[in-house]
Amino acid sequence: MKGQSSGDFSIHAVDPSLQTVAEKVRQGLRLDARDAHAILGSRDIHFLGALADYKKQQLNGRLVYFTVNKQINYTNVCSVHCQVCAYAKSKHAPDAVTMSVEEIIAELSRSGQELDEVHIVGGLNPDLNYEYYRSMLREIRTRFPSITIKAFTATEINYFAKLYGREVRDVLAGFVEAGLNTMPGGGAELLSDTIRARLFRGKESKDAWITTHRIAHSLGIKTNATMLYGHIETDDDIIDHLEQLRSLQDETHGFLTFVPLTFHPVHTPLENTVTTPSGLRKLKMIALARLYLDNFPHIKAYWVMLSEGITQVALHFGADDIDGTIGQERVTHAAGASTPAGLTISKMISMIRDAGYVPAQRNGEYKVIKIYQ
Ligand code: V47
Repeated sequence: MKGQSSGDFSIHAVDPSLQTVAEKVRQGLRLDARDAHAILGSRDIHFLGALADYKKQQLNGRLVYFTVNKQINYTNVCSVHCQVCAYAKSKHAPDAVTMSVEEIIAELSRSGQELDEVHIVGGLNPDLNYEYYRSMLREIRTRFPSITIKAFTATEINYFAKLYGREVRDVLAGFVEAGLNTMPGGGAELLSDTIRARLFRGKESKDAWITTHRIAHSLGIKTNATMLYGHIETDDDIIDHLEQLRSLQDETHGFLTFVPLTFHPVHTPLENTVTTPSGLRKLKMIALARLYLDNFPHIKAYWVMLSEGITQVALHFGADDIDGTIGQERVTHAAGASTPAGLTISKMISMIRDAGYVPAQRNGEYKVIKIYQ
């Protein structure tokens, strides 16, 4: 059940370059780099919103998804020092934290409500062994049998493979056996080796990120993909990033959601050199994602990074998912996010309803748990 779709859209483009894009969207044709430039360069924001909303409703009707989840950041100890990160600590830092498996279970048990999903992501900590991760997954699976375990970015998986001298496939297969369901989309940053060399030295190459997702998909693990924008990237870098994701999705159909992440510079080495993207730029990024990634089922407006207000508007620019209640978000809040650390279920529902859509509570694999008509 997808709610009712709005059919065709009736407004017309003021910007002639968007007219070509609109014709392609109407005919179900694929957009190319030129169309993507037209979208990013356009000021015809109402038309762009209507176009992306039309595409979103073709795919998902009037439903907008959310989940009751918790983010677990099991360690902030990280052996790489990305220029965008305010969360990572060296292992001797006084505020270095690593959670034991018991602490993770206690944190999940404290929720006071049944969780649909746990989202697990952490730093690259050289002192944790493979069994730590496997027992984390096993314990969560045993204690919360129906929860979706969305855990470990491709960056973490690559690091584990190197650290433990195992193949990526082998690391992932061991995790699935212990209870892993899906993987989050983090670590993609910008799929450009030039940008990775400048801002993300020590992280896997763009090809390694892509290959890890290809392997995950071949093992039946559905994954998400992110893109961190608002630092040193150009529009060409953004379009190239989307192109690489679209082409892997053509091959595997293993991606569930694309999540554009807005860079927050506070307390990072880039604090004084970048300007945060404007509200309109954030909306264009959502619209571009919905229109360009025609083979991705879902586009997520991540309220933590967008703010609650922009998230609601993003639902009219192609987004059909707002992530979840989260509990306590740490990565973006270390970098100056002013959004709450988490939201209640009733707040998620009212954000979606207030924007004119139908809230659908989902698990981490998009199985609908409840529709709030
Ligand atoms: O990979 C790090 C980003 C990501 C900053 O898959 C920053 O459903 C902004 O991937 N400002 C982790 N972003 C979070 C992530 C994610 C979030 C929500 C949903 C999903 C999903 C995935 O956060 C990292 C990095 O790209 N990040 N520092 C910062 N200062």
